[in-house]
Amino acid sequence: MIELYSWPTPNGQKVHIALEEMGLDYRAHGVNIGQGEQFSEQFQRISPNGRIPAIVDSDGPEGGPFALFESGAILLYLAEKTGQFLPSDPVGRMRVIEWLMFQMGGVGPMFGQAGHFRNQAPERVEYGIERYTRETERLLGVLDRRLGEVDYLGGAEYSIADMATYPWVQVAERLGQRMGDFPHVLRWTDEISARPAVERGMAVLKPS
Ligand SMILES: N[C@@H](CCC(=O)N[C@@H](CS)C(=O)NCC(=O)O)C(=O)O
Repeated sequence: MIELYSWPTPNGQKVHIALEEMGLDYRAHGVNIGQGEQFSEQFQRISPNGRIPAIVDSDGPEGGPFALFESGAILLYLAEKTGQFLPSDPVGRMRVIEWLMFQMGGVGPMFGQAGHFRNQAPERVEYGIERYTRETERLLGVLDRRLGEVDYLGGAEYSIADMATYPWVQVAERLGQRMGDFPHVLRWTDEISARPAVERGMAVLKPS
């Protein structure tokens, strides 16, 4: 059984999607980041950075409980545990890891900053809004070019790189982006949205 500590935000949703896609047994525990629950000592024992998501797998690599934080590490762990959504051939595997790292180091942080400056900053800072809105647009352009060449981010097959990136792309319109400018990304999001496991994953911990 996997204990999931999370919240329905893009970094949480990528793991929710993976758990659903991989058919793993899990129990979801809400960590309400709007109410500061991520700062509790109990949560920070498994997630020392005080951010969701985190998991505890009761059947870890050494047979006992195994705690893990950082969504990219969790996706790699779950893919390796189940042998799914991460190719075993060296080139295919590195392509997936490459685009997963692009999400973790680029899309997530930059889209996140765009959201902060547009929707959360206590005062309007034009420089921040412009810088991160432009960066969000640039990164969507990188995704669009990639998805114009291949079906999925890692190549021919749907993988954890797609699961990681999809929930962030879903918030791009709220970050001032016109998705019609990115037709290949739209083709890809339409296809991923139609997956039942994705629909279930996106709904985890959302109020019904
Ligand atoms: N690199 C981390 C980022 C996690 C992250 O930023 N999570 C956000 C929610 S999407 C969070 O917990 N925010 C709480 C806070 O900023 O205090 C990961 O991918 O797991």
